[in-house]
Amino acid sequence: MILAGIRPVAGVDGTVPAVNDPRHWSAHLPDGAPGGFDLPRPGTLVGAWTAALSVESDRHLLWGPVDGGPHRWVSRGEFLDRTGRLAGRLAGAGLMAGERVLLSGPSTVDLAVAHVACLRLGLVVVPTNGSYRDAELAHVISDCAPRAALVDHDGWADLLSGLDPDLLVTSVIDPFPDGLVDGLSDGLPAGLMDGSRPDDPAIIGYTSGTTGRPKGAVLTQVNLLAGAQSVLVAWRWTEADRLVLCLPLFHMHGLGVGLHGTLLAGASAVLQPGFAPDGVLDALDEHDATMFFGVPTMYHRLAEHDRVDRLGGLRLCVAGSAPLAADLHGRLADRAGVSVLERYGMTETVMLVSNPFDGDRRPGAVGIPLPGVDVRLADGSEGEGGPAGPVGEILVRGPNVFAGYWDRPDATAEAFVDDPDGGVPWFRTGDLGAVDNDGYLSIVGRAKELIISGGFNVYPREVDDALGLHPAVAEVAVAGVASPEWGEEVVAWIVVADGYDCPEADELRAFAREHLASYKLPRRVVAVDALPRNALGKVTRHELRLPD
Ligand code: MLC
Ligand code: AMP
Repeated sequence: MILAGIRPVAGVDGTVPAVNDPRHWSAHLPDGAPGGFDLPRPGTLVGAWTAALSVESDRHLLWGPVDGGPHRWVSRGEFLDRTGRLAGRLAGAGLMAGERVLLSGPSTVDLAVAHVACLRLGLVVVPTNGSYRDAELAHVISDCAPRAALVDHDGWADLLSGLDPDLLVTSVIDPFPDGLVDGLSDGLPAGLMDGSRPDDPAIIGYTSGTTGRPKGAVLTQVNLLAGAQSVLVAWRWTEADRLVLCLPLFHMHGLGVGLHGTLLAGASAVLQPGFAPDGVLDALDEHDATMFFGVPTMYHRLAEHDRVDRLGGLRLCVAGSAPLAADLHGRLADRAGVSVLERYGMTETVMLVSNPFDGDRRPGAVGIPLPGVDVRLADGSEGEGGPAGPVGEILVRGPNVFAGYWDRPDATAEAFVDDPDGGVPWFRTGDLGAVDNDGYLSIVGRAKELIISGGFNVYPREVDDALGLHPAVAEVAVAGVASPEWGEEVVAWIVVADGYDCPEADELRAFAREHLASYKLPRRVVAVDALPRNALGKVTRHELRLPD
C-alpha cells in the first residue's frame, strides 16, 4: 500500500526525497544550512541551558514577579544561582532524582525557578493547571504518586495534604523554608546537579491522548531538548530575541516552547501571569519585545484592539494549540500588517510542524515538518480531501516524541503503530490531516473525542460524567460547537429527567464547578428528547446539532 506521507519540498535536482530524507526540512533551514542538518545535538536540556546561561551572566533573562513581590528583571547569573540554591533545598528536603514533583502556580519568575531547579536536580516535574478541582487533582496524585508539591493557589496546600498526607507540600515562592523539613540545606553537593542523562524523564504532562482518563505523557530530557531546538532553528530564535509570554507554564506551548526555548537560546522573556490585550501591547513597547506567542483566542481579542498594529512591529508572531481561522489570519494581516506563523504540536511531542519563517505562511495550514520530525498519514488514507489530497490520521516520529505514558504500557502500545519498513514506530496523533502538492500539512479533523476551547483540551466524557450527576439530567452528551472567540465552545445536549425542567447553562455550570475546572463547563444547554446513537447504542456526538 502506498503511504500517503508528507510530500517533501522538491530537492535541488527536482526529485522528491523520501519521507525520512532531511531535505524535507530544508524549507525551515536558513539559507546555506547543510542539507543533512542534524538534530538533536547530543546532551540534555539542563546541560544545554546551563551552557547557554553561563556566559555574560549580567544579561537580562526573565522579567516578572520575583519572590512573590513586584516585577523585575532576573539576569542569567541570578537565575542560575537561584535555581542552584533551590535545587539544594529540594535535595535537603530529601527529594531524589527520578521522584515526581507537582508544580502549579501563575506564570512568575518564581515558578520558572522552581521548574528549572527541579529539573537540575533530576526530579520529574508534573506541571498542573491551577484551575483543577479535587477530583482532577486526585487523579494526577494517585496516578504518578509525587513526593512533593510546590503550589501557589489559595487552599491547595490543605487540599493536597488531604489527598495524600505523605506529600511534602510547600509554596512556589519560598519552597521548604528553614525548619519545615529536617536536614534542610541550601546549596548542593557537587555532582548532584545537572547530572541527568538524555533519556531520563523530565516532565510528565497529563493529557487524555486519544481516549480514556488523563494519562501522564513522560517526556525525557532529550525529547524536550529536541522539541525546543527545532523551533530555535526554524524560527531563527537568538539571544537577541525578547518574548512576551502570557501563556500558562503548565502546557507545552508556554512551557516547552516559550520558557524552554528562551532558556536554550539565552534570549529573554517577559512573563505575564495572565492574558490581557492591554498588558501584552504595553509590554511589547516597554520591553522592546521581538516576539509574541499565543493561542488563537488571544489573537482574536488582540485583533479587536485599537493598538493591534503594534504586533506588526514584531519580528515574529506565532499561533498554535488550536486552529487559527484563515479569516483571523487575514484580519491580523490587514489590521496589524503581521503574517502570523501557525504551528502544530502536542503534549506528547512538543512541536511537530510549522509554517516556514521564510516563505509562505499559509492560512489554514500548519506547514512543514520541523527539523528532526518525520510525519506521514496513516495507511488507507482516503478520498481526495479537497485540494489538500487524501485525509488520514497524522503519524509522527522523531527525537521529540515522548517515551510513553506513565505506568500505562497498554495505552503506550496502542498509541504507536509499527513502521512498515521495520524502522522506528510512529506515534498516532489522533488528528486527521491532509497534505497539499507542495508538502504543507493541514489539520482537517480529529479521530479522537476532544474539544479545544481557547487552547485548552476538554474531554467530552469527563464533562458528561460530571453533568450526569445533576438530578434534572437523565442523559447527557457534550460536544464542541464552532465559536469565533474560543474556537470551539462546550455545549451540552440533555435529556431531562421526568418531573424536572431543563436546567439553564448557569445552573449547570454552578453545579459542575465543584468537579471540573471552569474551562470545561458548558456555555450552552440544548434539551433533546433522545441522544443520537449508533447501532451499538454509543452516542454519536458528531450528530449533535444546535437548534435552528
Ligand atoms: C478561561 N475560561 C475558559 C477558557 N479560559 N473557558 C473556556 N475555554 C477557555 N480556554 C473561563 C474562565 O474560567 C472564566 O470562567 C471565563 O472563561 C472568563 O474567563 P476570561 O477572563 O475571559 O478568560 P481568560 O482568563 O482571559 O482566559 C482565556 C485564555 C486562556 C485564552 C487567556 O484560556 C488561556 O490562557 N488559554 C491558553 C491555553 C494554552 O496554553 N494551551 C496550550 C496547550 S499546549 P468563570 O465561569 O470562572 O467566569 C498544546 C500543544 C500545542 O496544545 O500545540 O501548543
Ligand atoms: P495537547 O494535548 O493539549 O497538547 O493538545 C494537542 C492538540 O492540539 C493536537 O493534537 C491538535 O489537535 C491540537 N493542535 C495543536 N496545534 C494546532 C493547530 N495549529 N491547529 C489545529 N490543532 C492544533
